[in-house]
Amino acid sequence: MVSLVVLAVFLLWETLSTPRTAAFKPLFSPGSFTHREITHVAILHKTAEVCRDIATAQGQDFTLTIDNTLTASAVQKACSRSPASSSVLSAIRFHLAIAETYLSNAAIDLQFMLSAKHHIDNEAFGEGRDLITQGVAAVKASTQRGSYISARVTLGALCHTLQDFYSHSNWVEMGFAAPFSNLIRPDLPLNNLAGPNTQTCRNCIGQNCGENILPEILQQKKLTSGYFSISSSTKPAGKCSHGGFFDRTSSTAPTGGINKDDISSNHGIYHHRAADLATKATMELLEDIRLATGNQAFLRLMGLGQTTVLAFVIDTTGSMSDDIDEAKRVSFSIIDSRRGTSEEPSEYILVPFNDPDFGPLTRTENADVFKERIDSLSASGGGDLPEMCLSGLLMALAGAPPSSDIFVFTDAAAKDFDLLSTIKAMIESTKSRVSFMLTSPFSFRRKRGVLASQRVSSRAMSQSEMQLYRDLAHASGGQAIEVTKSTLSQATAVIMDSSISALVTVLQVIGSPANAENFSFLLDSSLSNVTVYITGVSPNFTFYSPTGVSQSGSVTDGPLGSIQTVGNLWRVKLNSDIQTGEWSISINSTSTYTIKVIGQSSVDFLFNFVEQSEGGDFTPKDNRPFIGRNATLFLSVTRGDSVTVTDVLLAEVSGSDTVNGTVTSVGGSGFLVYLQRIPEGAFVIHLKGLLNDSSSPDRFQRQSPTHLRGSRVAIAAQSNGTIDPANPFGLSFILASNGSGGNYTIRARTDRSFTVSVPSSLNVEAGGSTQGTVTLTAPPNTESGTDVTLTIEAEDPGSTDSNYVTLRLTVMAEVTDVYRPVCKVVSIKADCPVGCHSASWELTANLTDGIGSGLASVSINIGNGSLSISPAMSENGINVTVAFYNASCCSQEVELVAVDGAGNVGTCFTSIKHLSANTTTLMPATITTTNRGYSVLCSKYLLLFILVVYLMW
Ligand SMILES: *[C@@H]1O[C@H](CO)[C@@H](O)[C@H](O)[C@H]1NC(C)=O
Ligand SMILES: *[C@@H]1O[C@H](CO)[C@@H](O)[C@H](O)[C@H]1NC(C)=O
Ligand SMILES: *[C@@H]1O[C@H](CO)[C@@H](O)[C@H](O)[C@H]1NC(C)=O
Ligand SMILES: *[C@@H]1O[C@H](CO)[C@@H](O)[C@H](O)[C@H]1NC(C)=O
Ligand SMILES: *[C@@H]1O[C@H](CO)[C@@H](O)[C@H](O)[C@H]1NC(C)=O
Ligand SMILES: [Ca+2]
Repeated sequence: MVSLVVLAVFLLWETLSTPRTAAFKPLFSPGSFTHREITHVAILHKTAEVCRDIATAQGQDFTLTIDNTLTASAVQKACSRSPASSSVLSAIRFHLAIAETYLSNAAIDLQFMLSAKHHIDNEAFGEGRDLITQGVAAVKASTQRGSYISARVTLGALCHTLQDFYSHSNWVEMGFAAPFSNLIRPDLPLNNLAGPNTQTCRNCIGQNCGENILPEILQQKKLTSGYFSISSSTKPAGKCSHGGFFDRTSSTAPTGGINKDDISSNHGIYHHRAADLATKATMELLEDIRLATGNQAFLRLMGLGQTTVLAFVIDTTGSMSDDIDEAKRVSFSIIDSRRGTSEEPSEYILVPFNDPDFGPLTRTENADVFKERIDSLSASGGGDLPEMCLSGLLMALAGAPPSSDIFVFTDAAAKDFDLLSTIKAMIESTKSRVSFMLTSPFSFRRKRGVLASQRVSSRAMSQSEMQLYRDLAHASGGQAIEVTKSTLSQATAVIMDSSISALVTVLQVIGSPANAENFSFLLDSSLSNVTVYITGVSPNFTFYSPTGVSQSGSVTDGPLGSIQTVGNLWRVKLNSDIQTGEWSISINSTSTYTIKVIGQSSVDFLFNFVEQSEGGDFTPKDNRPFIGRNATLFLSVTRGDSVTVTDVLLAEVSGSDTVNGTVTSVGGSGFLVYLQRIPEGAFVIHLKGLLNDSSSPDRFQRQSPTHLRGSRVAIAAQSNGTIDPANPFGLSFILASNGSGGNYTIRARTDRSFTVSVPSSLNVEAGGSTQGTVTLTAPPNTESGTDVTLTIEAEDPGSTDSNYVTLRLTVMAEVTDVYRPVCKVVSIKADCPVGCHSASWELTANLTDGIGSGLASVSINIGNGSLSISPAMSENGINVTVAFYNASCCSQEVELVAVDGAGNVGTCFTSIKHLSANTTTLMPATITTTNRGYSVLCSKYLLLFILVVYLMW
């Protein structure tokens, strides 16, 4: 094991070029299906089905044809419940959710390259299945708690293993046309595995390479998978190999391999069937998750129904009562004015802080819960002046969906500035924007019971304390708004502006003082509600439209827009009939200023640095790339089908270095951008292109608001995603230097203040690498499904350079209940005449989870009748819930879904279609009741289990 880890270190960092041949190709492979495509298709397919079922149940039309040519945009549009808002789609979060899932899937090849169970290599069926079923339980628990990011990370990872089964085992060669459902069923046995001494393959000679599995193995339907090793050519006698250039076991008898990773693999002729089954298996898994969590939570997991997030981090010390009142006012106004509209925020985040406390994090989709929480905040105490601002902000950054806008209200300096580097890492990894509403004491206020008068309050922040907030705001693409307490209410319009959906950034710059400059930007026809913000001390500026119309910053209402001024902020709302084309702004200021141009548009982009292997494929890289080296960006552009990307540039924020990337389309909305080098300083990404949906192509530009940076140190960690609260959780990470090496300072933190221990420093030689371990301990009472974000940082000896790795983990106690609830139909009363409208039928069923975790929910999956449930005690002392279902005779089918505390799903389906018109009460035996093939088995196993328990007693 140790040698494997060391080997993995070696592979990861000494030769970043090792090809990963141990799976379907992760992201791109011409002519073959990749994990990305399999996951993408399965998610789109299942999501479209869920939206269709919801529409049908509500009696609405659903016109989208569900097949393998679905696009994310089409599904998002069809699932959008208010077609009126389809001009401004919130497609970005759907794209993001799908990308998070498949990037986490692809990362398994990098993180667990040599782990047999993650790829179902080496006949590791039991261990592989455990990974899958434990992962499914964690996805359900996370989803139920609203921890969608962790849920997607786990989902992507387990999908990799599930999908690899079809490429690496002989399931396809045995002729099965359906997925192997037992892989997602911890209660069912894995029968018919080829034993450790069973020979499974023969030498692959010439033409016979596709038929090297022994015929008796295929006839007896014995399950096997290929052995894989890059370091040793030994394998158990007679066993099949994975195959391929890097699998050294495939050169010893029996030679050859059986993988179906792509069309040129040993069993490449089966590649398409394997990919098809992997897709179906992924859909079956998604269906199980959907039934366990319900349709709405499932759609949220897929990023649908997510529009904007309202996220507040609020200082609650004594002097903050005006600010808290304003935060309440603006959030209530947003909630009340947008309720029921497409602009209603889909999620609310609230974190209070003072000193020494911060938190708890409130994360809710229920506006009333948020209102209640924010209403209960009151200003009190405060102790010494600086507050735990960054601790509160870290919680919000980790708890909010990526690309959120987070607003921090405070009037004091941050005490916990040692968190600065962690905050910056979280900003880069989440791409969320942080804006500070900093109120200065330019008005009367109380502190420690003393009246502090104008400009003499002890809470006045020094310039350097302010600068910390400004730097964070700028690095994230947010703003530091400095106003007085009495004018705060005029500045919160910024919060209203940024809480509308589909907000995109056109341009964002930081300018140096006393340096008159001109900035130009393109406005395209897809943009609406364009707003320009300028911050600074009395900046002089003038706008110029494409036709040369101009408006000076001192003109409140002019030909181009209206300008509002408060504190250090100028807010320019351009008129709604904006001209498309090249605009410019000339500006001169005596101090540093910022310019930010935003608008609503359906055209936006997501990006991720990816690492290329020699084999040509890519896996995601979620931290800073190496300075000066080449790099590849993977870009996903919403409405990618009607957009041409012409330029992708990395532009230094302070310096003048610009790197022009080479763009290649990889189909759908995906683009690969090759960059010759990563700049020295912080940089942003500019995207330019053409919108092709109007008669004359329209030029557009977008910018990443987040400041990114490169580094000369790399850090990578492996994580299996779940932490058992009963045990310390050890996690190894690898540190590699591309610079001069030395003694690197190491820090590790979680957003939930879990106990973390890590070596305080690690020594790395120039160009070398080393390994460290972080130990994380969750408080023993942490609930299953709790998400925790761990950030590990490494800083070079001169404190000039650092890198980080951010891991999303889920706390998950060991799952002891693996049995599905059982549903038994007790009676049906159906007296349905030919004209069905006037009559109804009813069904009574007994539902029980036996001695398991107990029923958590009972719902209707198919059928539009009404359901009532009541608890009853059965004879043998096991809790039974009685479900009573009543439906119109026109709705002839029902499927009830019972979910237990561990997320196991039991269903029962009943149809009265075949019953004659005059049938009345029936006994269950004469009714078509299927449990999708499971309940009969389930109850049999349950009985067996009870029997065993009884005998053991
Ligand atoms: C955005 O623009 C549309 C039309 O241009 C307008 O109807 C809508 O009210 C605007 N929304 C906001 C929040 O300003
Ligand atoms: C910019 O402002 C500075 C300071 O007020 C002034 O000296 C300079 O001439 C201005 N530049 C332009 C181009 O207006
Ligand atoms: C801005 O313009 C005003 C007059 O319009 C002038 O007095 C001031 O010096 C200018 N400031 C800068 C920084 O150019
Ligand atoms: C990227 O840089 C590496 C050396 O750092 C080089 O081997 C490789 O060929 C470069 N990739 C491309 C596409 O130029
Ligand atoms: C970037 O490169 C492309 C193609 O080489 C070129 O057309 C484009 O003008 C370049 N953009 C910039 C800003 O240099
Ligand atoms: Ca159970």
